[in-house]
Amino acid sequence: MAQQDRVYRRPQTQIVDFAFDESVASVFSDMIRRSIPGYETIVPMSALLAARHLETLPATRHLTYDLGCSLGASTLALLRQFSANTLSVVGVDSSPAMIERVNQSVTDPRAQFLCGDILEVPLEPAGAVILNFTLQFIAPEHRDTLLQRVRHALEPAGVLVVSEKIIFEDPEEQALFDAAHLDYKRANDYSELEISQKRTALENVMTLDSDAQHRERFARAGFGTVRKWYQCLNWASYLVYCQ
Ligand code: GEK
Repeated sequence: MAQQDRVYRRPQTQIVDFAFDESVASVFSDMIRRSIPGYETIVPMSALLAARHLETLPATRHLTYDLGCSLGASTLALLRQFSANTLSVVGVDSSPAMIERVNQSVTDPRAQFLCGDILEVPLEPAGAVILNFTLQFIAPEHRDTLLQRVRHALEPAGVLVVSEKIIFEDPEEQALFDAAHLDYKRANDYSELEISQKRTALENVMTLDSDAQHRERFARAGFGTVRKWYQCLNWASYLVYCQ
């Protein structure tokens, strides 16, 4: 069973910016499940959608990237959904602590994990790319470049899955979903102190876009059809096709 997230349980005299270090990596599975409503649906479903799409492509086009793979949840879900040996998945994460752990826990020879910056690692021609909850941690001025790199790497018939926390133009909708998300965290046993300390730590690290901003960026990067296949409160997931 995953170790319980207690990172922000005690009062901290100085709250430093959130980092994906060893203290976070060691409790990450518990932290993300208790923090993102729909995580346990989005990860397996996005892998299922990617797998079904890969099946429509020739076997030579089955390479898939899991960018910002953390402990490999999306990679593992894809390996489960797609049993053929033609699949290869490359997970990339800039956190050495995450990569060390995932390298120890995932033994399927179809998967490999690299420690690196997704803005820089070379991307080979791929049939699918999964960006689950990672774009929000990329500096806003680099997001267009990242999506353009992904679009360039994807085969013309390829697919990108993007899952993100989103913001809303309507203040009432924003307030409703913010309040419900707070309740979700409380219901998952996070205290007011944990919630507020983590919020402060994330302030400079996680910047959110609206649905419209995401769609505009997908279009600027040269993508075609966009289908929002899931939304739970302020968490959404998109299937983004090259054509
Ligand atoms: C999941 N997808 O479980 N290059 C590489 N990795 C990065 C970069 C970067 N520039 N910036 C941040 N990361 C996973 C969850 S977590 C989301 C993804 C969350 C990595 C960072 O180290 C972290 O592991 C991941 O992106 C974001 O479905 O914690 O809310």
